[in-house]
Amino acid sequence: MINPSPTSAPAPRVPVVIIGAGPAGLTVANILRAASVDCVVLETESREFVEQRPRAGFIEEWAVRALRHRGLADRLVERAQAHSECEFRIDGEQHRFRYATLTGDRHFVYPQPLLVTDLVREYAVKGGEILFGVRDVALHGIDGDRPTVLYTDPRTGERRRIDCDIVAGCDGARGVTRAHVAPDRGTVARYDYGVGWLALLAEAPPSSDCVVFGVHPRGFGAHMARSPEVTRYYLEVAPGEDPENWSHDRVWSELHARLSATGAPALTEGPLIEKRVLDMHSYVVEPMTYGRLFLAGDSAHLVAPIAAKGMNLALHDALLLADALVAYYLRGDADGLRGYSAACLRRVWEYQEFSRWFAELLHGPSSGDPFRAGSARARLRRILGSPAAAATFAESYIGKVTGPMAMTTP
Ligand code: RFL
Repeated sequence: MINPSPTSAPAPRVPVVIIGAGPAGLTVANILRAASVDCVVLETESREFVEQRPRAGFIEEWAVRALRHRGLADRLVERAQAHSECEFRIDGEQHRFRYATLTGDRHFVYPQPLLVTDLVREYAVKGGEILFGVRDVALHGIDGDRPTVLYTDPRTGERRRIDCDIVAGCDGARGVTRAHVAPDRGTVARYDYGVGWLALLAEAPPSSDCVVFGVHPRGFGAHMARSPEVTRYYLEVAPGEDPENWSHDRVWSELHARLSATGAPALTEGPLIEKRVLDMHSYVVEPMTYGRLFLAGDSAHLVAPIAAKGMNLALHDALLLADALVAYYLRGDADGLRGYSAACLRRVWEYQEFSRWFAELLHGPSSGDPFRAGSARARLRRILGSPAAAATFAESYIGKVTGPMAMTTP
């Protein structure tokens, strides 16, 4: 569909250009292709890179249902493990929290690279076009009715141009599309948690059948399954800390200390195949649209991975955007596009608020501030002791949406 034409020749015209082949961009692309709405995806990295980049692992059941409904979750449902409980460890004791019993919904453990691989394959099967390895993507005219997207073709090094109606900005936290909305055409709300998390991937089988949150005065620690061979761990550290300060032995001794509890099996150690420090911060761009540009996923909002929400939100945006675009192209109905930003932002803020609330429970006891520590412990006791508090926590933890927000569940 995209002619290898120099910028001087007539530019190809495609209804929708999608920038970024992450979960958000690929979901939009697949749904458009299935509805015969033409689109093209531009991605800076190679196919191999995006199919291997390790990140998320926990997908909420509403998102799995929505993907399945669109024929995008067959392999996920076949291969993912479902989790219905999590566990808190504090003062050497284990406390199981059975959220699926309270909500009816579970998490599906499916590493993000597998989901991306499935979505790339499915899109290719439908004849969809992705250009990997493009450089210097630039948008023009998004406030008019004929936007153009420029990029450098990796095969020839030449500058190319595509004319389109709509640009979907799905290029993540480090992309270029967000700059067209923020800061002068909208607001960017930011929050810095003031802590770092050492994010680790260990070549070791999970040591528990569920997510484990270690709430400890030395700092928070967590265990999350990824696959039968690989487990993700987190350790709270100082922001900006150099991961090289954390040797194999130091990591494992700290994980043992922060995740220990009477009766809990010892952690199975293994080589650390990823070790990086995340400075825990979040942002939200409002509105998520400007002219013909629609942001989706991390390009519009970053949620620190405290409650494993980022990819789930990216999928929520993508499903809403794709459905709105299909309604626009097939039925001439622009209501979905007009209401897109507001519909996304309701869930975005719900998840941001929950992540911040949960973060205080996890970080308070190690803050060095006795008031925060005491409050955090009270928060945890309430979840574990009060059925009403447990139900509220469970709904937010699994992303079960009730009330007016339920209307935005795709
Ligand atoms: P992505 O996945 O970053 O994809 C954006 C794509 O755009 C490309 N790109 C460009 N392409 C063209 N032109 C440009 N100028 C471009 N600039 C960038 C990038 O190469 C990339 O391919 O964004 P998307 O689709 O919005 O998806 C968001 C999720 O990736 C993210 O929210 C999650 O990974 C967050 N997250 C988690 N979310 C969950 O829901 N559950 C989890 O369990 C979970 N665990 C995590 C996480 C994030 C983590 N890190 C690394 C911050 C665990 C970790 C450690």
